[in-house]
Amino acid sequence: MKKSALQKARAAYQPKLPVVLTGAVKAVEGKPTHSVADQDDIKALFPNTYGLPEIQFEKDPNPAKGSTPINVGVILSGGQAPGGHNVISGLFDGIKKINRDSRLYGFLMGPGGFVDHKYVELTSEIIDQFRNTGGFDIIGSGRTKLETKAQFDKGLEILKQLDIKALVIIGGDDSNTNACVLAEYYKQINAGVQVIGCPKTIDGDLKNEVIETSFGFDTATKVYSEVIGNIQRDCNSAKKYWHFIKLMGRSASHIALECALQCQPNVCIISEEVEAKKQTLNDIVNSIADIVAARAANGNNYGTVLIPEGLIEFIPAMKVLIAELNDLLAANAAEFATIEPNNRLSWVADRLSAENAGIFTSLPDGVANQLCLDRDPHGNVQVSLIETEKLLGHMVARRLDQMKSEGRYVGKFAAQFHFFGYEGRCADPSNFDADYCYALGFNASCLIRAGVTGYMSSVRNLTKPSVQWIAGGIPITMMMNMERRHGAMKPVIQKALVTLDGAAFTKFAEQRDSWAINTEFVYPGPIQYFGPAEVCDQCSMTLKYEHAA
Ligand code: FBP
Repeated sequence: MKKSALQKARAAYQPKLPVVLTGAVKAVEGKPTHSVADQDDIKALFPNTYGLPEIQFEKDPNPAKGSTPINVGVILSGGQAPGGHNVISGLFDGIKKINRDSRLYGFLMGPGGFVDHKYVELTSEIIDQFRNTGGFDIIGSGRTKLETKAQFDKGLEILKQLDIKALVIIGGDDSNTNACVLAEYYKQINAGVQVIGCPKTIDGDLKNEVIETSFGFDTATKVYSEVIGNIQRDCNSAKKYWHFIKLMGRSASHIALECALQCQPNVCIISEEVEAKKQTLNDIVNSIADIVAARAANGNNYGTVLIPEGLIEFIPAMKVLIAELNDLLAANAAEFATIEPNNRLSWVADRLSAENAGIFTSLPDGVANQLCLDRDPHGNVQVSLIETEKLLGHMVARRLDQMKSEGRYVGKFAAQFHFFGYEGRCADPSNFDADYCYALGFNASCLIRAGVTGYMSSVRNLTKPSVQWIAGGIPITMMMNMERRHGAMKPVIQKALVTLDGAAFTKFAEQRDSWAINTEFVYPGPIQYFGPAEVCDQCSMTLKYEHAA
């Protein structure tokens, strides 16, 4: 692999472990735990892994001498997030510290590789190629869901064959839910395999009182903020465009909120607020148009609007429209396929309820078509493909025309559209993510050594320098509740959405009116890996506000 100059220099970076993990540790048990909700149901479903205590590692003044080697398997699950390679290198170094003959096996292309017995032994030669790099290409990732007994049994065959005693699953809320189900099953059948989870996702929605953030969020939001800042500077130089910028994050708006805190755009929409206030698409469009008009009145025909990827599903009326479209098109798929493309929109509009037809016909044709055509194998609209940024931009333009004809807007409106997502998921991890991920992986090896299963690797106190971080483990059942999935109630880790009374949103809400009218752009610049700590080692603003001492 040909390496860039930065890659070569970065390979030498030694992540800063929490001081507690730098020597022998002992696991100190806290009080027994219970799930965040639905305790009776979760307890009944996880009789072997429910109610376990939280664990915190402390220095062990009298460590036991010598440990036997341990073989460990690792899986990367779901979307890429910067730092995954450091979780694996931390885990590798941790199990080698337990015994230099320990071995690490990586299952290829996600949980699918575990079920299909596709793996590679991760040697120091391989690991050293990937230290401090972005991406998941060391073993690849995939979205196969590990949820059936047949998959668990098939996976166990390869674990037995390779004498693997512990499996580390690096994933988001669903993957860690499945890790917990797997841990419970292996415990129940006495398989002799521990299962440990690690909190990953750029979306930042796997967090709670005990998991302060998921890894990758820090780096991804820094990458997006750099580019948003650059666009804002361009925008402030030419003073002629409104930029509509959609940001990744399937459901929660944490990414958009963090980028807003870093860049101070003129507008940032937060899906959770839209839902709480039961806003319609027109409400959102009108509020943006009002800001455009107010800025135009001051001679400023430019600005930036941040839009979270998942917005459309949080607009109550759109949710209802999408549900009716799903049913209509599923029930009439054969007939719909015979309709001339030019007549499809009117065919659909004629068959929708009056209210939904009104919303449907108000949408730009491109978006209305996306709502009708781009469906997944289950017949559902693929909302991530909907170009919400264009939808809003076009609707704002239409609204401004109307305001102009009423004499309420004097100005010029020209829009540019952007979507930032994939470019942030595989960046080389920031110092924060490099340290956090290495610590999560190393800490997972300590949990393995402590003999526990059904735990998530937890590293806390993250607003402090990394040497002061607290390391331990959290029973995954503690984060669970029951939710309806595919028509049935299932135990799942509760997804963390943006809370409107939370410190990060409050900080944003206090300032946004001023950002809207005045031009108070901030230009964060690119991630810095070398230099003073205040430039290189800052954690996200969300983390800072949420965990301010
Ligand atoms: P994870 O939840 O698996 O970490 O993935 C998050 C994410 O990056 C979302 O932000 C985005 O909507 C989705 O993955 C895109 O998925 P894909 O990579 O399959 O296109």
